[in-house]
Amino acid sequence: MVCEDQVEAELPAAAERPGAGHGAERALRRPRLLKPERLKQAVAARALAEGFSVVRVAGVDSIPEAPGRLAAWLEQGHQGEMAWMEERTDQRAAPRRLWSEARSVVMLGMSYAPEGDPLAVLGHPDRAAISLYARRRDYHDVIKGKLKSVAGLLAAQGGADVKVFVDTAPVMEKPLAQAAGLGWQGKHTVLVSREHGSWLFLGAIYTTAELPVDAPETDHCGSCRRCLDICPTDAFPTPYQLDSRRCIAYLTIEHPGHIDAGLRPGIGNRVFGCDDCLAVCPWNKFAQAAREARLSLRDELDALPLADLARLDDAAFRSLFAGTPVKRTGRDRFLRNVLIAIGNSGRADLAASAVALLADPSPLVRAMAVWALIRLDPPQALTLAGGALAMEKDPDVRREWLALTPATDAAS
Ligand code: B12
Ligand code: SF4
Ligand code: SF4
Repeated sequence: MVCEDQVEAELPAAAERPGAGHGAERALRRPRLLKPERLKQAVAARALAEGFSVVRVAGVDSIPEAPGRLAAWLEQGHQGEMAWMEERTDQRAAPRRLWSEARSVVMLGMSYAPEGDPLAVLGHPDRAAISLYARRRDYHDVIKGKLKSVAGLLAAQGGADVKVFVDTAPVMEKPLAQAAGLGWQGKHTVLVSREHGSWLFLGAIYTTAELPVDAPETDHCGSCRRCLDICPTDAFPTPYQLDSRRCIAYLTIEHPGHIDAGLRPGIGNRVFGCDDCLAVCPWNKFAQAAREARLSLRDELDALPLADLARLDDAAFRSLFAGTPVKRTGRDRFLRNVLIAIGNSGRADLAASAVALLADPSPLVRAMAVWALIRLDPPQALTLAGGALAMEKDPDVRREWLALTPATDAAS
């Protein structure tokens, strides 16, 4: 999902393109470059062959409302601690500011629509809900290679320069995708497609080629507000705007520190990301189960027991989530999330998992172990509090204990 500095922009070397080099003979043998309409068809054919579900073209000046909307979002602090969203905002909101030679933006979507109900795991509070996009090989890696293949064709057959982006700084993929007609930004702010519902990974190719542009898509949300009403943490201050600071995807993936106590109950058993607002969208009923993205799905990461995840040390965490987006959060942040899920489980038998982590080296983990234990077994927490407080130096962890027993602290 968010991965600003991970995927670099790509400029195929000019020497790889037909027509590069010198000499009359080479010039005679040079393949003819395709005209814009044919080039666009060739790009679309290559994109579909690579497994993309949809590909369309937007102009470089197609999102004139984006700078103002991005600025307003940032002014309200909706980015939380994603400080990188505050950088290079002029380039983010306007393709031409990022690359002045760019003339067209090719927007691509790859479906990852599920076969079953992605919210079924929410009915099993002793199991971990990992969002659909993350239970697979990191889509940045999957899509980047495919984007390069499409961009390579554009360079070779169009004589154009290209840059590829998937989630990279600084591009506003959703408004660009809407401008290209892939779908529209629904009230949950994610792009919705009439054919693929909410389940599209997006990627972009900026190019110096002047390709024929497609018509933008219009809003088909109507009076529906299912995505707004389902949100467990009330993260939409108004339709079409998301306050990341309340969104479980942000809290469990991007937020580096402790999660506010008031937001923890709403997280339920979602330990990495959240699919609720996407899954309830009625447009999903038109989505065919994903073809290409299915290949990278790792079914064994579905509904893992929380008790097993609570036992992960750093090496085991890395090994279990190798190649997936989950690995990027690191073990401590992930265990923080797992302990919140344990605290929300209502399962007294999971209290032992919390107790086992009360002395973890990470204060992030210790704090949530305390919180989970207090939720599941207050008498046991009371028994352990005095001794723990006598040893504990970290102010945040102490605060969690004190929520149970201020009197004990005074005595310690
Ligand atoms: C930052 C970020 C996040 C943040 C903030 C999300 C957000 N809504 O901005 C957090 C961490 C919360 C997040 C979560 C998720 N993300 Co994310 N994220 C991004 C990232 C890097 C930038 C998005 C951005 O520019 N946000 C800034 C704000 C200003 O943009 P915005 O939401 O588009 O704001 C618009 C609206 O407010 C609208 N607006 C404002 N006022 C008004 C008024 C009216 C009347 C209207 C109509 C519109 C309107 O205009 C604004 C500009 O378009 C993109 C990748 C990229 N480079 O684009 C991925 C991306 C958006 N994420 C993605 C995904 C999959 C997710 C999750 C589903 C992951 C998960 N399962 O947990 C969740 C979805 C949560 C949600 N409901 O949005 C995909 C979405 C694919 C799609 N089909 O749209 C993207 C595109 C990555 C990708 N390459 O595929 N993400
Ligand atoms: S991803 Fe979850 S928490 Fe975030 S806005 Fe959607 S429903 Fe709310
Ligand atoms: S759930 Fe309804 S309001 Fe939300 S994006 Fe889908 S159609 Fe629009």
